[in-house]
Amino acid sequence: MMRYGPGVALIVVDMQNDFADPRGTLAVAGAADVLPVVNAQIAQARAGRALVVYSQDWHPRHTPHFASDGGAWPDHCVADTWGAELCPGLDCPTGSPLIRKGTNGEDGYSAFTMRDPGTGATVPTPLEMLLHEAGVEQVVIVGLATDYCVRHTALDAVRLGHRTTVLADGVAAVNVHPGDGDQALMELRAAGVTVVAGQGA
Ligand code: VGL
Ligand code: ZN
Repeated sequence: MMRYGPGVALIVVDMQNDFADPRGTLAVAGAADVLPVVNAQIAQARAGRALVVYSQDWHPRHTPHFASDGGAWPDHCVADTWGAELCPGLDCPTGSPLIRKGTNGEDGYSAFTMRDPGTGATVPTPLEMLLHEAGVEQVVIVGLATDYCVRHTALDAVRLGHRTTVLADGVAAVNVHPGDGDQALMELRAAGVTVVAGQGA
């Protein structure tokens, strides 16, 4: 069981319809199994008075992130569409902090940083400031997808000096190539992330 307290934050990565719902444009296999694990962590974190932050992929209709504009992905998580909404089964009380990545067309995967497609510069999201103001030094990461947004969020968390845990049962991978998710977890371990097997429960 994870020990949650005021110095800990649970980061719930991109639990949005386009990833979490089978009808989503970038549906992640295994997302349905992840949802109850994520909700259980949210309950534990709230009980321990830990901060719970939710990230959302939040793309404009046209972005170099989409295959339709020269990028890698089917159109997904377009701002203010069904696909970008947090999935309805996710426990997210009104007023919870949301980190929306790409509101000004930025690209990237991490909940901490984005890339300005015009200048190529890396720009921070509000997440690190939020954690800093809350006195958080340890983060627990769950959500979608292991090989993209979870991976980049966890790598940034370590780089920023946070003790960082990823719950293996609380994440699922896109697996563009078979094994990408497992590979990502190995990379995270090597980078200093604690990857907890099971549900941490
Ligand atoms: C993600 C692919 C494209 C993710 C976001 O949330 O992991 N993956 N955009
Ligand atoms: Zn995206």
